[in-house]
Amino acid sequence: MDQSVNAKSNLRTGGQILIDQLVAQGVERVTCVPGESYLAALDALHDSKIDVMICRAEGGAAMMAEAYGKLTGRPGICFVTRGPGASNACHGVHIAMQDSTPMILFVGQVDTGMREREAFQEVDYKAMFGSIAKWAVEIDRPDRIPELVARAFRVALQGRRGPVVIALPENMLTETASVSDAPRVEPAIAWPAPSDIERLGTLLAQASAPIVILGGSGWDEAATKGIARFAERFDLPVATSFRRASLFDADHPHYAGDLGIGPDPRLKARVTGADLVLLIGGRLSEMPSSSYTLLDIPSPRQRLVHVHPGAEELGRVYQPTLAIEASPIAFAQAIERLTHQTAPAWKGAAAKAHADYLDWTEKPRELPGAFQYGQVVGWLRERLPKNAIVCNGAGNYAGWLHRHHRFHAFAAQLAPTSGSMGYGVPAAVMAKRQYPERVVVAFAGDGCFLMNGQEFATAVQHGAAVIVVIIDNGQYGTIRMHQEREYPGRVVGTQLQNPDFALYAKAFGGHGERVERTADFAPAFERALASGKPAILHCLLDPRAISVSKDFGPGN
Ligand SMILES: Cc1ncc(C[n+]2csc(CCOP(=O)(O)OP(=O)(O)O)c2C)c(N)n1
Ligand SMILES: [Mg+2]
Repeated sequence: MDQSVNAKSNLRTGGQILIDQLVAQGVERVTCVPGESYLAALDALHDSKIDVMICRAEGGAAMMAEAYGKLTGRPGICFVTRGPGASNACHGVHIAMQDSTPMILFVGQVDTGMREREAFQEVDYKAMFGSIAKWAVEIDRPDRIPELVARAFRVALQGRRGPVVIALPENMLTETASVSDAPRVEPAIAWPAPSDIERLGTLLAQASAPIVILGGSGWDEAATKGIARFAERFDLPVATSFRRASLFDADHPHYAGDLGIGPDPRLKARVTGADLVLLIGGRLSEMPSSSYTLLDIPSPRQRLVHVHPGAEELGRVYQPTLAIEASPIAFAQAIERLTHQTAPAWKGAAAKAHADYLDWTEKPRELPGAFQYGQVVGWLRERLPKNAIVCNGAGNYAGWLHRHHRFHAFAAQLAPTSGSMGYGVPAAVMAKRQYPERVVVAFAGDGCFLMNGQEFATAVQHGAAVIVVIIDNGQYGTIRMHQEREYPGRVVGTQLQNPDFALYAKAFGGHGERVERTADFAPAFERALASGKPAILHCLLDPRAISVSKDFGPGN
């Protein structure tokens, strides 16, 4: 160890070194559920300016950190304890992986002197997170913290973004070392070569029915605007991928809609009938590809131009005509110089696609029962400010939101492409902490809500006035729907007896209301907003209204 005077004055515990690295990386906020395994790191947070969001379960804490990554583009940071804490946090790490979100999960670990004995709560985190994190590592010496934490930020941010897990042995955090801090990591950005852009220009010139699809991560607002200008210059229709609707303003006359679950058949036909698909940032995985039916594997019939920051994703499933290893941000800048000479062959296609989109999303269908959920989403569509952040987890209730809500602002949609229940509430809590001036609404099913409903307490404790809209149909409706299709009339494992969620909100110190009829929603929403408190609107949906497109009943 360096014995110089300077080095001695720089002597810090592992915990202090670790938190100093986070400060150096610009971390402003972490989420956690405490554990005795990382007390020294917690103690170092005591003296830092980093905001510590204390959560009620590690699943929620990890999802909040993941949402931070989606909102800011920098890794969300979460601290959890060993064994049980780490297993709870898996949920958030998996979301970050499937959503390509930068995130770092710090996990307390047993003393290195006890390793391999299956000591109290001991787990091998490299093995546990091996296939759901982008990288997992254990730091066994405090003097290696700057090196490995800086690398973790790079891994989380470079190429295809994703989650990193770092295990912190307890003794390592209390040992001291003298070591310099690492500088803030600015990720290397993959740029398209000028020849890539030229070739794209040639392919566009040869096309007669092109379509653009936006997805993935690593965007910023400027990049979404750059793509909009590109679409205007070439009169291109632009679709968004599953749960990436906020990458393109729904009001834009070129917006063709989103390729989610049960997309508009006209949009599907646009993709299958296209002769050129320009996929930017996304992977066109199972959900946005309608179970891999839109493009043939391995060789799509359409010419495919795939733009992705991760080289390993190019040609992983679909062999593209042109693979461009580039971040969406760099690509959006590089195509500024691509202009066209003549009117494109597909002139008017974007306007037609947008008209179809408006038609598909405009009018909700009539549902059984007194609560017209579609109309409520339609009302919110007009009422919410354009920069409102709308979150959800998984369940058929999300179908109405995806179909009838319109997203306008960058990162206004926080939703897991992994279809993970329980995401909406923690994501909303983080969003409201980051953007206290924006309206933040979380939608949840009666099943979804109680997967992380405990984080409503976190919202109250941290003054995050989110509005949670619970759509209560008394069942795990999505699974009941599949059950009725595969095993009609044999209902098992899908029925729920629910608490009074309005009372739940009040018990936690929030605002709560029960909404049974459509007309009661708007005033309840206004009161929730005016209360300035975290709020729950407990809405009762007729269980026969099983999905946005159909009811239970004869012929369905
Ligand atoms: C963590 C997790 N567990 C289980 C599932 C499987 N699953 C998907 S949707 C669903 C039911 C959702 O129920 P609810 O939130 O009430 O919404 P609904 O479908 O009734 O609108 C289940 C159990 C999942 N996607 N995620
Ligand atoms: Mg339900």
